[in-house]
Amino acid sequence: MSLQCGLVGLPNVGKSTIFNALSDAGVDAENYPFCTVDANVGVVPVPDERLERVQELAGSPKAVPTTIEFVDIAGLVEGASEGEGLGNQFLANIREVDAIIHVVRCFEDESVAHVNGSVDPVRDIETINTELLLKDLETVEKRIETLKPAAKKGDEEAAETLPLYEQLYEHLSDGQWARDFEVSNDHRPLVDELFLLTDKPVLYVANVAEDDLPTGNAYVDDLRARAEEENTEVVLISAEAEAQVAELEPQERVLFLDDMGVEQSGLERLIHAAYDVLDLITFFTADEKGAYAWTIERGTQAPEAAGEIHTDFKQGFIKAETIHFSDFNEAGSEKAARNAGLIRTEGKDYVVEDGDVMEFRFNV
Ligand SMILES: Nc1nc2c(ncn2[C@@H]2O[C@H](COP(=O)(O)OP(=O)(O)OP(=O)(O)O)[C@@H](O)[C@H]2O)c(=O)[nH]1
Ligand SMILES: [Mg+2]
Repeated sequence: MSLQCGLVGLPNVGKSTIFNALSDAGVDAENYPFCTVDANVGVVPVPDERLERVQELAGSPKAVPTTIEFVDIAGLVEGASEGEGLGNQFLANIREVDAIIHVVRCFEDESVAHVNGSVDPVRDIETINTELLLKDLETVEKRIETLKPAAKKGDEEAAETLPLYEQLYEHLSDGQWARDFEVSNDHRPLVDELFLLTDKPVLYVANVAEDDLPTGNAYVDDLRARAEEENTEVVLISAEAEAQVAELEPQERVLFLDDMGVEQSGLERLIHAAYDVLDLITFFTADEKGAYAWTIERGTQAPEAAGEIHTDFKQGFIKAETIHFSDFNEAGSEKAARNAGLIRTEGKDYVVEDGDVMEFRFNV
């Protein structure tokens, strides 16, 4: 499963610069609005130190990381929900992603034009969020309009759905996001099927000047205060610095980051934050072909996890020999782990945990 995160924000805030650094996909990053017209997709490996250790412990010839996809979406402007600045196309791109990475400009630079004339993160995120909300209102309204005549004619399903959508419409009209709409488990699918933009998980990325990286600045403080009210995570990144880091050799990278006063590159932090916001976890497999990391949603059961590797593994699932990474790491070898009784046999109801190392047994 490779989930997609869309980089969303006003024009010229640094989305393509971040995307380039993430994916080396060679997208233009020019100092003028709308230089990204088509959505660009990049597949990014998820850095995980545990994978190399699993490879070492299992004696696998190679390590294959799991991946996450990023989509560079063109800048959104006020009026986008009414088609302003190629608006509808951008909104369609956003509809297709699993999570929104909302990039917010928190750096000053006279030479980089700001569409709203000044740096003001809270105003900027409101501009974007308002467009997303307006689009959602339009979507719900359309559905209400089609349901009304059906409900009148006595269609039971329409009659049941209508009041729910009317409540949802009220909720959105109050400026509240669809993801904060409280709905029973029975009715959840009715909301899901609308594919609302404000129903997606969101992460704010504060794009700051390199010097502001370790602690942020006044703009970041404003953004953080706002994000806290919304229960949204903020990740600090210096897009320009990341672009430089991405070009360095791994060894030079460590020194460069150290120099900036940070341990992990912003991209690593971003990838991990994206993983968290999507509620994803990693499990491992290792054999004579290689050590692999796999992505699943938290709460996934063993057969479903096995299906990530191959559908046959899911269909013919019998059991999974399982050891947690920390136990495997401590034991120092598979043999030692086996002798110590650390390898468990788990059945089809087992909920896979982050860091599980698994070997599936299945019928073909
Ligand atoms: N000073 C400074 N400039 C930056 C930073 N990040 C991006 N820029 C510059 O801002 C301009 C726009 O960056 P892009 O990455 O193309 O912006 P974008 O958000 O993709 O813009 P659109 O595609 O037009 O929506 C470029 O000239 C970048 O070099 C930063 O952290 N600091
Ligand atoms: Mg761009």
